[in-house]
Amino acid sequence: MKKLLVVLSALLIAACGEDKPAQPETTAADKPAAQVAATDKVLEVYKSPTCGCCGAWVDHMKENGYTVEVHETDNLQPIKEKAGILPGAGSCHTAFIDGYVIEGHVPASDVDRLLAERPQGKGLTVPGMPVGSPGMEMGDRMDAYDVLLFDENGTAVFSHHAGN
Ligand SMILES: [Cu+2]
Repeated sequence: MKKLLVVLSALLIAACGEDKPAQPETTAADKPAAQVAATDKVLEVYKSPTCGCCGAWVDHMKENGYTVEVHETDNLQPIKEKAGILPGAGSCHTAFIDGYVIEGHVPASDVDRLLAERPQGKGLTVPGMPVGSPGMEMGDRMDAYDVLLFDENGTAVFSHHAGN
């Protein structure tokens, strides 16, 4: 039992530690429409220098056509306050693009849709770090999670990603 716990925590560390998690190769079939991002604006990402899953998410966004500028800091609190992240709705990294906040492991497809539809709100968040979200790959495991649209008053479900 103890051994299992050790293995589990080692997996968690591997998923978001100093090393990048193993990422399955994305095939061309996953990327229709020639990878054209919905915007040519720069995605500004704030993350701690040692956050492996944050780096994996940055790679995911780049693979989907986003130009990314990474700012490394060990003190994300002021950034999260500026972003207006509600208590309990935060995650590991915080990003800004075209007037919106992108918090945590939000899939590029949701950011594409956000920028195309431009709904009222501060931005999107995936609270916590669900396994199977972009940058949080752990083998074939996929936890179900919601991408939330948030503003100062609360959140609404923007999209649902099914688990397995
Ligand atoms: Cu993370």
